[in-house]
Amino acid sequence: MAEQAFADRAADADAPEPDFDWKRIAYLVQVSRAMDKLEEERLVPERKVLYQFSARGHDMAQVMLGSRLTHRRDATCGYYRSRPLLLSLGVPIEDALASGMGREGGYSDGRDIGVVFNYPNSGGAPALPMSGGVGAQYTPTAGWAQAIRYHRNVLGDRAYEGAIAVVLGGDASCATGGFWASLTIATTQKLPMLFYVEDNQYGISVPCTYQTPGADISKNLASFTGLAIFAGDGTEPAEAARLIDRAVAHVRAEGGPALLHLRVPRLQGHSFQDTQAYKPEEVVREEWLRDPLPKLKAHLLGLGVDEAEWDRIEAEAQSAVEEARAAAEARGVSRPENVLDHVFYEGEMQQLGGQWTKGYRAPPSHEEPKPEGQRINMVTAIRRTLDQELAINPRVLLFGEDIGPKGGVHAVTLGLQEKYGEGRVFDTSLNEEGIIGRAVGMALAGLMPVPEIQFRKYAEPATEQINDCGTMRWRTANRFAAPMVLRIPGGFFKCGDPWHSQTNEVQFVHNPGWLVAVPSNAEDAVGLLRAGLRGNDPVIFFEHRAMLDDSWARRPWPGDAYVLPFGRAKKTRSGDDITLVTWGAMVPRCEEAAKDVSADVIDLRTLVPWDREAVLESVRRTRRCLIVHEDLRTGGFGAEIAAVVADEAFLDLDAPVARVTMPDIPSPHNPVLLNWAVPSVERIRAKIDELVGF
Ligand SMILES: Cc1ncc(C[n+]2csc(CCOP(=O)(O)OP(=O)(O)O)c2C)c(N)n1
Repeated sequence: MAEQAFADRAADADAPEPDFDWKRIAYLVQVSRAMDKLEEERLVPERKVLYQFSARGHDMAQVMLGSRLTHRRDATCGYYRSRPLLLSLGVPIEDALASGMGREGGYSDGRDIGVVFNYPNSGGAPALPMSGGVGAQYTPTAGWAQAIRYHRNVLGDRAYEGAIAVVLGGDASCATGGFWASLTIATTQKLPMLFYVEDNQYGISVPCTYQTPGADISKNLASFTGLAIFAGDGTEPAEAARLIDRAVAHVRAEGGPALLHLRVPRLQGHSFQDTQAYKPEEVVREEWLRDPLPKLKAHLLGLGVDEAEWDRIEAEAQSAVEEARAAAEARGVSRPENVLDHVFYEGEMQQLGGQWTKGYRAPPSHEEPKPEGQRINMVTAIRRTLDQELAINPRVLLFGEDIGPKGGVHAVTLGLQEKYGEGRVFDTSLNEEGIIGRAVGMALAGLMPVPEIQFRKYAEPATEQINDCGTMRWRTANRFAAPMVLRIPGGFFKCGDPWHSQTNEVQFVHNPGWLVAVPSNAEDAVGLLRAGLRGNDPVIFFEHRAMLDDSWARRPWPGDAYVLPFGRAKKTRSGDDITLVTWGAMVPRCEEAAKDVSADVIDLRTLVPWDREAVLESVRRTRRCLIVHEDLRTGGFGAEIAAVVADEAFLDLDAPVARVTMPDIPSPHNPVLLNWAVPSVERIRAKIDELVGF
């Protein structure tokens, strides 16, 4: 297929040249060059720019590609070398320079590394928030591509007809998990996604032979079913024009993915600090011979532009950059206290991402349960809530491994695909980075994705996407957000093991931007899940395996409009001698252990935010605090609670703040070993007695 593409290229040489606005391309390439030069010669030496990545060599093809993203529902996601593309989408030069300098305003108000971009672009294709992680751009772009199809086919929005998602990556990024995850998604789902690989044959200093055998990704992907390949030279204007034009047209017309693989030279070091000492001199010389700028000039002269006009374009670009520099330098630095803003939605709407930006208004709700009917188990309660929100909100969609016809390995989604169809409830490829990254792209496109991770431990391949999703609102200074509800079953069940039974909820607490729900029973599960599905922030919804069908956790249905706000603990027993703080599967054990003691038992229900006031109020009265959790002891969330109690209620305490937890070991398989390790009623009771008798 790669050969095929090259053969096509030869045949294409006689085809009429596609229509590009060459003067605009020349102007933007000159702008990009002037910005690179300005940074290298002035702003970096003056320490006004701390990270600098030259786009020289990559610039022309990027600008050309950007000029083809003309559909209002297109989106793109690039990486740190993608500034020329952003310029062609309309990013103001001043913003681009000011962001590099970390000044106020711009992409991130000085929060995000200046070389990665985000651009909501109310007038055209947005640039989705880029990540500093190589390869992290791929799966969110696949999510946008799948959202295009969802908008068109499920929501019936014809405005998405012909839209595409375009991802940019270097040759080394082709070795990342994100690349392969998204390639699988885009080809198996036949999504309108264009992969643009800018192949400069190096990943910092590592030659491309380490990234893909034979250093030719399009050749290696030649037999990948469902992928059209367009490969060639990204420095020859006419050839690049044909390939870009055909690749974009193919994805728009076919609605299926394509790889655009262009060879470009990296004319500077990887970043300003990089001297390229590892590159043989002749390679550097040969690269400069392939500089697209003189070729672009020759191309324009061939089209009738004269030298004077070329010089005028160059001068115009330089003065625009100089003017933008002065304006950017005149900007201040945002106030340090403001850096605390926008971790979560605070009432000021983001520009792009999430159903709220698309006009969604949550239906009326009540915060007190209105119990009706027999008690139901947690599985039924979660399923019924999902069912109900699927029914009333067409933007809600569910996906994950085995959640379709099988109904999930925990049976939570049983029957939902049958009821709502494969468009809204569907199985995915086995790739957690793909599941969460795709959810990010879908959320950015205004949907409310509800991805399922099959077991807690298997969220780990998605760690990067989870972290990037959580930080998105903050690092884009509230320009973008990707609200979703990420359902994750975990914890022990009949037995344990290191993969299916861990809780490790504290890891999510360390990802800023995520709300974390840890319900212990059916009623709370309904209220918190509904709050998440109607909310405007990403939510980790932890479903404890042992509680899904536990009889203690069964509760009557709390009402079709019951919403439980996050951060409200519940006192499940009241007393005066000790406070037990717990959550999830440990709540019934604490209740049992405290049954003939005068104790407050506090079920936190959510860890982000957690109800400090409820805990402190109780501890100040009972003067004793015991924290019980299933997660490991060292660095568990109990350590945080203990520290806060010690900080804020020290003088009220009559006994040390104590914890009963799992020891710092993986979960053991044999039930005898497991039951010894997980906090038991007896262990909790013994600790209560010790503290009360202190
Ligand atoms: C996940 C991850 N690993 C490592 C890095 C450090 N790093 C930054 S750029 C880079 C090389 C990427 O090269 P390539 O994708 O070919 O793009 P190019 O810089 O050549 O345009 C590396 C290793 C990173 N940012 N992210």
